[in-house]
Amino acid sequence: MFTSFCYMNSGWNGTIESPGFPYGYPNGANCTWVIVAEKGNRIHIVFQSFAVEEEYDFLSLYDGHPQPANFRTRLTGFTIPPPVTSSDSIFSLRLTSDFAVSAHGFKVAYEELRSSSCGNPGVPPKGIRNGTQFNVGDKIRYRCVTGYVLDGHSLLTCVTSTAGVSVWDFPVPICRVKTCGSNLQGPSGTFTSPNFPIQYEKGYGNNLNCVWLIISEPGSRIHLAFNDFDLEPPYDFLTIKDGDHWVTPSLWFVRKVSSKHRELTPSHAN
Ligand SMILES: [Ca+2]
Repeated sequence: MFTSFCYMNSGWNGTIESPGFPYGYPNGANCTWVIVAEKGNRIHIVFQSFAVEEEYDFLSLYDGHPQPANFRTRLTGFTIPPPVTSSDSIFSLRLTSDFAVSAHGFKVAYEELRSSSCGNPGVPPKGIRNGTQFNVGDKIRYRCVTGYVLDGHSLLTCVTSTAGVSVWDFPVPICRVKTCGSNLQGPSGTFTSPNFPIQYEKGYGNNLNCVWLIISEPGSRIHLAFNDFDLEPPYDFLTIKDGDHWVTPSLWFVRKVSSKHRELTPSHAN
């Protein structure tokens, strides 16, 4: 199933490592691995480790034999790439390095996918996956660890495409740091901390960083009135700034407002 011009391995599934992994690949490397599956099957690879000198050393992926027409992407740097599935029964990887500076290199697990399998789509950073079956009809569900929010579809189903290939119906979602706040416009309005009047950390986790930007008509000023205010002193605080640039000096640092209905009016126009 598998041939390499740098390092030989064999089997229907297994791992490929760059030469010298994890102690560094040689300079001037030009290594090609060609994985050949049984006809009708595809090849699925999952990166377990990835570190090559950014912008100087590269791992090129080919959906087929290592020819220009099959070139798909060139990987470099220190971020573990997402899993990749070939569209046919051959998949190739080529490592090229320049004359200086090495890194750990890479390690990938490869497996032959039967036509009825969508393959393991992996788990995004800060993500959690429920479901371990990846065949047509199987469903998997994603969520994120506390403090992160899912961007994309949480439920993926392995389906058969119109071309007769088993694929996930949506791409794997990613997990973003949970943020809050908004841009506010109009003559007047209200806004609250997340979850208000319930505690803002409930459901949102700690380490919140919320920004509300209030924009008024040119020449107008903005009047703020607090109807309620309760933060954990001295760890949580609200900073109010005058102007739309986050770098402008603070007008006030409100650590605790003891009385309700406290009013603040900036001295400058919007
Ligand atoms: Ca290099």
